[in-house]
Amino acid sequence: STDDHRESGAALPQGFVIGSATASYQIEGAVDEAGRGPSIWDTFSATPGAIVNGDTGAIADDHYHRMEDDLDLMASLGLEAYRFSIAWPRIQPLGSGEVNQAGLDFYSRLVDGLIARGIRPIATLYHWDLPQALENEGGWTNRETAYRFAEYAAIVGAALGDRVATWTTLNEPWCSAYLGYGSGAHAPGRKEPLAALRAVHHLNLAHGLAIKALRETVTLDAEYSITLNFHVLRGDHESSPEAIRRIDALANRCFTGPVLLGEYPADFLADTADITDWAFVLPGDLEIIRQPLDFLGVNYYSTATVRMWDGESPRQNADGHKDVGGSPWPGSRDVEFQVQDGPYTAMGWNIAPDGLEELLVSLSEQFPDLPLMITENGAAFDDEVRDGRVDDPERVDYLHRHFVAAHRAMARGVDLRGYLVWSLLDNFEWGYGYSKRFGIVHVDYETQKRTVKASGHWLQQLIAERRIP
Ligand code: GBH
Repeated sequence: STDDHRESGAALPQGFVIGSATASYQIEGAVDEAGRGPSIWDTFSATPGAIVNGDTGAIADDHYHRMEDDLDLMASLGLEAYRFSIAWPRIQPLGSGEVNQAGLDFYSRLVDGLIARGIRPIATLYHWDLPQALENEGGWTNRETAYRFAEYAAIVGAALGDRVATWTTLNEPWCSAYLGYGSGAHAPGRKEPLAALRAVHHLNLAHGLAIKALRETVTLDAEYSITLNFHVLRGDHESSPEAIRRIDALANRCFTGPVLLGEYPADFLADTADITDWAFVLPGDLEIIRQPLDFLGVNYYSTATVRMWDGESPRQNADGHKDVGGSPWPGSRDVEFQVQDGPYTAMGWNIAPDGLEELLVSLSEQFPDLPLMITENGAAFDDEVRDGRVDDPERVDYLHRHFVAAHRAMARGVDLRGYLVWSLLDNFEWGYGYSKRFGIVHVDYETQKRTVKASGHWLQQLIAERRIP
């Protein structure tokens, strides 16, 4: 059928960049080495009960020591681009001041290794590993953190900006703010609605300041972006339109508003008025936050279905939205997240490639001059090595359908510049530790042996043929 996002043979245009992505804390390990300072994820994962099985990122994929082999692996898959993140506490162990040259050297070698293999480096400045020293001063609830981030961005821009031409500031500030300071599911594990909203603004400010700092230090004619995780919202109840508006404001427009349009949406400010008067948004902040961008990074995994709660019937809440102790949605306790129809991934997230097509089309309608790049898309399944191979037909099917969705969006006029599969390697899946595998390459955590999964070979073929297998 043409409606279910399964069709083979669609060609992907030259210049459309196809690759994969990772993040520092999820793969590197070596947390105490070469001058790295502690991050909030080291602290959080040492907290009993915070992470499934008590896992931590202390060793992870040991990528810090296996970088050369991992580069060869990327080359063998034919990746055209590799999105990695830089660990702020490797560059500034205390989050400000003193620079740790060994940290810069590591990423410099990574970048050189990518370029030597013809792989385009795409650098993310912040994928959640805030230096613990800054959290001790309030973390993202503290305005100062945004200025420290600009200082860090300038250091990295000066060190790598002669070779890295594609930059993204923050990965998914929604997660940093709402999971870190609202629900407490992520580091630093705080559960305070006001803290989450302050974090939203200071992350936005950090983004704007960092773009300015990068433009001043990077010497290449580079492209700049932010990566957001969009909530694609559905609902068929009579109250769904109101619930969709509320969550769209809290999840999506509180970032796209200031970053792309230079203002917080009025409904977002009104919906949160009982938590804060937003006096911490200072004159001039919105001009700083709204910097010209060259593309928008889009992370997409799934959809959400919502309606308003009547306040009486048992409150439905899909997995991941349990708000015992804290909710990722300040001021929205009256919104219900409904359990969605399958099929599901191992995360329990519903598989909905039409949501990706819809999202890309909608973003290009809202922001017509802004190119898009899928900076993450992928899925966790229960993979096993058998006879030295990993067959993951569900992941192949997931990727196939989402590539078709992306292709269809392009056919509908969306200026989509690339597609980065999450993730290159199985890795530390945050609160789920090593229990969930997102890689197109399997990692044996006892031996650190890498085994390319069938999905990795599928991507390799897609890149080689430049058409969807
Ligand atoms: C990305 O986060 C991360 O960038 C990456 O590090 C991570 O490994 C990968 O995806 C897989 O998780 O949180 O209850 O609102 C994705 C985070 C997951 C956030 C789905 C929104 C919806 C359920 N997103 N989530 S809930």
